[in-house]
Parts: sequence; C-alpha cells; structure tokens
Amino acid sequence: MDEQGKQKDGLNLVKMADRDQKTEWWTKSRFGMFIHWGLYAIPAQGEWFMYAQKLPVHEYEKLAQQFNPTAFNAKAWVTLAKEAGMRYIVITAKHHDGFAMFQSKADPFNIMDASPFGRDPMKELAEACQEAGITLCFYYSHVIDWHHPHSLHKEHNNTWDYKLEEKRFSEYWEGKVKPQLRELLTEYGKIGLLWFDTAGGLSEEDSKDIVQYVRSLQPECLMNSRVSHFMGMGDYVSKGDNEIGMSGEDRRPWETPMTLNQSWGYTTRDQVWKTAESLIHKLVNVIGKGGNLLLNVGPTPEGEIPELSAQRLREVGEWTHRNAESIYGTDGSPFPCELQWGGITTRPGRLYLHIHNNKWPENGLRIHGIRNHVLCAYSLADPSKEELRLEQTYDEGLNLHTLSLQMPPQPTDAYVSVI
Ligand code: JFZ
Repeated sequence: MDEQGKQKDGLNLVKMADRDQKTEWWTKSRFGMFIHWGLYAIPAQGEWFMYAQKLPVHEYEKLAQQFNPTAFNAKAWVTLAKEAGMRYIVITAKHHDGFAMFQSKADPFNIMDASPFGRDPMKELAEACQEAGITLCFYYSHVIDWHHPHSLHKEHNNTWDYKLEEKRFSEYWEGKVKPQLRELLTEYGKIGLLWFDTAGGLSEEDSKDIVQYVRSLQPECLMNSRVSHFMGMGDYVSKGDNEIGMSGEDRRPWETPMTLNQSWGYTTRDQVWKTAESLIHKLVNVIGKGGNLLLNVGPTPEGEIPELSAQRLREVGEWTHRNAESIYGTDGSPFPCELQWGGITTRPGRLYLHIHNNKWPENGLRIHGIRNHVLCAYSLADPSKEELRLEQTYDEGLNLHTLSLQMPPQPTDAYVSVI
C-alpha cells in the first residue's frame, strides 16, 4: 500500500474507533422499546390512517381537539420497559401526520396548543427515563408530514389538500423540521438517538445539512440510517420491519425494528400477536447475529400500553432478567452459520448458547470448531450452577475441539446456558 493509501486506511480506522465508542451504549443495550403513539390511536387503524383515508387537514385536526390521554403515566411505561429488560425507549415525537407530541413553538399543531390535555408527554417521559436510568430517544418523521403544506416526499404526500407544484420544501425544512429538532434536542435533556424515517426524495445536501445540524446541537446523539437514502449515512443501520440482518454484512452496527402484532400504531383490527416465546426466539436470533432489537408497542388514545402487550413484555422480561449476563454487552456468534437450535452470544472467556429446549438433540448438542478447551457448562438461570454433562473431542490436525452437551434434567427456561 502506498503512503496515501496507508494514511487513508489509518483515517478509516480512527473513524471506526470513534463510531464504536459513540455507539457503545447502544450496542451494549441490545434491546429497546419502540413506541408509536399519536392522534392516530383514536381511529385505531394504524399510523397511516390520515393518508389511507385521504383525510383533509381540517378534519384530522379534530382528532387533536379530542386527544386527552388522561391515563398516560410516564413512570408506568418506563417501568414496563425496565421490566422487559429494555434499556432505551424510542418514541414518536412526530410521525407522518405532522402532530407534535411535545410542546412546540415552531408549529401550533402540537399536543400543548391543539389538544385539551395540557401536559407534555415527552417532558414527563424524559423525567421518568432520567430517574430510571433508561435512555430516551425520539422518532421524528423528517420528510413526510401530511399536515404541513410544504413537506415533500418522493411518493407519499398530502395531495388532497395541497398542490405538489406549489410546494417549497425549504419552508418546511427551515420552518418546521429544524426548529422542532432544536426543541427536541434542547428542552428534554440528553437524547440517545434520533430515529429518522422514510427519507425518500431528500437531497444529498439536505441529508448532510440535517446530520450536521443534529451534531451541532447534541454531538453524542446517534442517528439511524433512515436519515437519508444516500449510502452510509447514519451511525447505525435500521433494517426493514421485522427483518433480521446478518452480522458483518455492513460494517455498521444494526437493529431490527419489530412489531408485537403486525402494526405500529394502536389498532383494534390487528389481533395477530407474537407469543412471548417467539419474541424471546427473535431476540436470541437478533443478538446472536450482533444486532439490537427495537420492539414496538402502540398505546391507546387514553395513554395506556395495551395490557396484552404489557403482559408479553413482562414474560420476555422474566427471561431477560434471568439471562442478563448473556445479553447485555455481549457480542454476536463467532460462527457465521444459521443455528437450528437457537443462537450464540459471547464475551471474553464465555460462550452463551441459547438453546431452544424442543430443539435439543436427544444425544446431546454438538458444536464443532471451538479453539478452547471448555472448563464447564451450566444453565445460566440455575442458581445452583449445577454442571451439565459435557464431552469434548480434540482434533490435533485442526487444533479445534468438538463439544457435546447434554440437556439439563430440569430446564428452567426455553433458552439457556453458559460455558
Ligand atoms: C415506516 C413508517 O412509515 C411506519 O409508519 C413506521 O413508523 C415504521 C417503523 O417505519 O415504515 C417503513 C419504513 C421502511 C421500511 C419499512 C417500513 N423498510 O425499509 O423496510
């Protein structure tokens, strides 16, 4: 490599080290709560309601006049996130409908000025998170805004109230997006990350502008890849809905945003719920591949997380708390292959096997290609740390061990283990 190449390579390494340090709190957290909450909870047909119905702005505004979520209790939500084992919360400060769920001087279409509620839920959440040691993060729809006359997206615009040819994007960008981001990044304490979405049509110049702008306000605040469709922007990658990525495919850290049923916003129509067991399965799959899981709830118009969702999260939480050592701060599997029986996470000196009980082979689980001699294995959730039956064979030529592990006689969890 020539001098210039070396320098460039060195610079890239420095950049990567910087990024790793910046994203460390997030990659260590592994599991977060996504909250889609807004006026769309009232009609209860999901967060695309206004667009699907082509509801005129003056009609949609009536929902704001009705919105009075008196049952909202920030502490209860934060407690639930904690119980589930989630370490950060990402909430829709503003979704595509343009309604700000926080006090905003930049646009009166916000919860303090347009609704009878008279409280700022983002403020209350910021305080509750601070108290509980949970990192608060905001979702902000920066390109789509069906309420604003000048927002302009590649496809999904409000064309029933506004004419495309009359749109001046800069009026929206300078008049609403940036002032509101300033409010979110200056009035609510330290924000862990901004979750941007659906950037279709955003120019490279505006993409750079917003990243720069956020950095100037809170240099430590992370941004996800959906901030822009231009390659490589954002501090980490948000995969598609429910899409579980392979580790190493992108050099950046990644997350899977996931729904509990099949919707983001509160809906009474969709009752296809993932079970707690399948949620644990998905969590294992994601963290085993080195990613984060951002699991969504859709609170009601009264301000409550539906009990069915809460129950599932608490069940997941029983598992995450018992097996915390194998989740937080771990790395993904060293083996690139899909595992039929579950997933693997690691930390120095330890290999955590998350094995589904029903998939444990009768004559023992075999793992090939381990460099180290394994000292012992036990079920992580077993307080007595009783050792599991373990056999190892050693291949001189390859310098590798093969391990055969017997299922615990009385498994405590669907997924277990540590070595
Ligand atoms: C977007 C939003 O439109 C939706 O309402 C919700 O907030 C969700 C989390 O994000 O929808 C998307 C955007 C991108 C993909 C999928 C759904 N994607 O890249 O697969």
